[in-house]
Amino acid sequence: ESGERKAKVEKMFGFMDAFLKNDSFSLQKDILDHVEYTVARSRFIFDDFEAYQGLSYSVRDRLIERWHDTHRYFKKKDPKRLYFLSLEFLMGRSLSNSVINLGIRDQYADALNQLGFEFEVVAEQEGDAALGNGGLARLCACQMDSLATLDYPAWGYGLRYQYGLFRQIILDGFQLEEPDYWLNFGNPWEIERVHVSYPVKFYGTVEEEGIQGQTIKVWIPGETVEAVAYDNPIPGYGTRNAINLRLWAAKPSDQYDMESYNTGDYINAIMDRQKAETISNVLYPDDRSYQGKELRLKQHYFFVSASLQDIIRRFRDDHNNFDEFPEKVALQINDTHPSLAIAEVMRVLVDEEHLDWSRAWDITSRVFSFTTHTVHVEALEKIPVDLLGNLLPRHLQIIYEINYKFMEELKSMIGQDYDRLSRMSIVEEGAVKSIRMANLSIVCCQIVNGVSKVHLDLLKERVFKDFYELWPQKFQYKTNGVTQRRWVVVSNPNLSSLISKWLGTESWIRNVDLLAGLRQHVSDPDLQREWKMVKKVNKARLAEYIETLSGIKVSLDAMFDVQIKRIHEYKRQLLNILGIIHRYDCIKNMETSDRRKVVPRVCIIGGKAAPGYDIAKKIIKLCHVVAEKINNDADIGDLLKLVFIPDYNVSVAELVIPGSDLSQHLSTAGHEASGTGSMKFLMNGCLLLATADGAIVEIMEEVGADNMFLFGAKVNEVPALREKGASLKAPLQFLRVVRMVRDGYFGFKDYFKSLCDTLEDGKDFYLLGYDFASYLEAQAAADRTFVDPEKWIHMSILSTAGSGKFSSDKTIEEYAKHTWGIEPCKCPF
Ligand code: GLG
Repeated sequence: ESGERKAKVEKMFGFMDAFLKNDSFSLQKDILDHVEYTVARSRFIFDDFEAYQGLSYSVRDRLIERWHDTHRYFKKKDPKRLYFLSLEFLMGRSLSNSVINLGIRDQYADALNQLGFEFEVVAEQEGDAALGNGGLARLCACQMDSLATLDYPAWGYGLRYQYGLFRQIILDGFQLEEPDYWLNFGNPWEIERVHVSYPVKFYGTVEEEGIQGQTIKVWIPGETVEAVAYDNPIPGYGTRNAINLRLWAAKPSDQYDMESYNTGDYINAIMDRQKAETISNVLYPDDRSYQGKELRLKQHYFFVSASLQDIIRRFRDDHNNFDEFPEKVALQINDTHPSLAIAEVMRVLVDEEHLDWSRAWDITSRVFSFTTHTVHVEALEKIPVDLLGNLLPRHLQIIYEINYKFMEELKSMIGQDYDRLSRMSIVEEGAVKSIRMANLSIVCCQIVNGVSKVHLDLLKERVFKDFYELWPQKFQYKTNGVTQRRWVVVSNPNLSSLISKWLGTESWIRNVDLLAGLRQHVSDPDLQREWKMVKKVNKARLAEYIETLSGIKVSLDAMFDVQIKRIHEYKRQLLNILGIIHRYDCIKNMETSDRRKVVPRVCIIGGKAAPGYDIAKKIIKLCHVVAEKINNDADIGDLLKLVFIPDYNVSVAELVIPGSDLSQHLSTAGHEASGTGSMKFLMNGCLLLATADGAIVEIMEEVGADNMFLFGAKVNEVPALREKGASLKAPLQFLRVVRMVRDGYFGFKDYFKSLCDTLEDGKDFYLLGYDFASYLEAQAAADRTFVDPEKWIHMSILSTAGSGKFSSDKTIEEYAKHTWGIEPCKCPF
């Protein structure tokens, strides 16, 4: 660092903690400068979108400044760093979140106002960065916000997909997928780092070479692709720290086969080169199953190799002994997707650094930790050996070697129990011989984390039972969390101010334990009135959105009942729809005079189905045909409405969650590892109607079961119920609504046949029939409570008050202490 240059700058401009000024005049000038010189529009004529661009670039400047200072400080202090490796980050929009975390939202709003623009309108111009599928990816985004806010020296690493998660178009009630070419209009939030790039190699052969009397393996790769870094600064709230999310994009490499050029086929040689870029092109749109596709495996290694080269380069700046690696570096593998990193670190240490195997293994097993996000054994990644051996021949050898040593160790511990040995082996024999990536991760990592208490139990008892019995100390859980900055402060500003007013401080935005202080005011009629007001305003905003979207006018007096998440059989959107049909049927069959007692509802469903998931797509269609019938039935009027919100994403969630009264989390118990949507609703004071699954069990402990509407079979009851199969008779109401669908009451009789078949006795794997009666009871309890507004508000306030435990700040603190061993490193202001 050049002290001299710093002194010169300070002499010229005066010393300032922030180089850029944040008063309204300076902000206006910066926005106009960017409109004129970056966006290249006249500063006298520009529209909302150009204002958004100018504004964003000026915010980016401020982010960059903090980000430089933070990284200079990290470099000076050289703390142990965390590298968070994930194939998915679902960041959503950046503008509002950034200005709030930087603490200059009001100044910007004021500056924009002076220029004749409105902050909210300009902020709406931003598209979502949807580089992820669902919960797992959004969790990473929340955790990055917490890592920055809590001053941890952390880096996120991921891929810069050109196509994010597909856009969902609904045509005649059917889902269609449209590509999300999100970079079309530029992305002001990233910084392209042309000079930060690394070659990534694939294919080729492994040869043996003798060096100083020893034979070593040398990988002679066949193809090289360049990985270029795109940096995305992540600002913390109430701190100067801004950390980095580095996403890699593939570019053709200069080291590419010169021979093809020399043969004269110039055009084709260029086309070939261009193919390299396809590696980081597209996000796989499936959030559960693993496809053994070469391109996907290529993505994984591309990401792992580039990230590790970068991490090792940074380590080498200040260290030359790899024994110090685990003291300086923690590598977090988010789900098994990045688990090739284990083989890659071994390859670097053994083949390139020439460490002996056991020293390399000792180092490797001390740097990695692993979090799994699933309870579904089928969802665990398995890579066919043929595929891996062709693409990464040396890595396959290394994995075999790791497995050989593990099997020897295991035999010495458990003897010749071949069944168990074969279950635990990293290599799965069988029709398609494959590598079990979860087993590799467990064998290597000292800590394996689940994402909720129940999830850990399931890992111990079912998914990884053999491993748990061998190494009980490895298994931990860290309950997921969501950031209150985005999910309350950014998306529900009215509630946020109300909370600060009643707590007498804004400190809960960093210290979420303070939310519990709301409990002491829960019975205060003033708080109750203001709480209700905030909800009403948010509902009005949502109602307006629904009307623009679908033309449906909804009553603000109705209960807004919401289920938004990926469409999956285990999440049971179908149970919700069947419940709605039941409600509709009951109203239809009521005496008109009794209809006055019905609690009006607006049922809102949103979510995407994986493009190849047939049943999930039928559920979407069913929702539409049922909505069509109900919404156009003059008998029903405002008593019941059903709305499907298309193209559910982060910014839709930001609008819908604050405006909902009730939210549904219906997974068959034992299927949702954690669930994070429920936490966002809870923080916003929405009541939960849920099964005792995933994190809901812990939410019950925090807010009390009597402040929620719980139903359904419990985790430990489900296996026995399944055993019973066909003898589990579904209740009559259930049979009746399924029959209505089957008989074509809503049309599309043939189309829905296979969907109805999944509900037959003995085939109802997700136990919709079994849970139906208790689901309806929970719904009835919600109705009874809703007509007692005071009680409802009471429960609502207690929900927010009890949500502190589910802040990602808590999750991150736990990880820092019990898994990564990192300490805060706060850049001075
Ligand atoms: C998973 C799980 C969710 C979990 C999330 C984050 O299905 O239950 O909350 O990860 O851990 N694939 C997912 O979204």
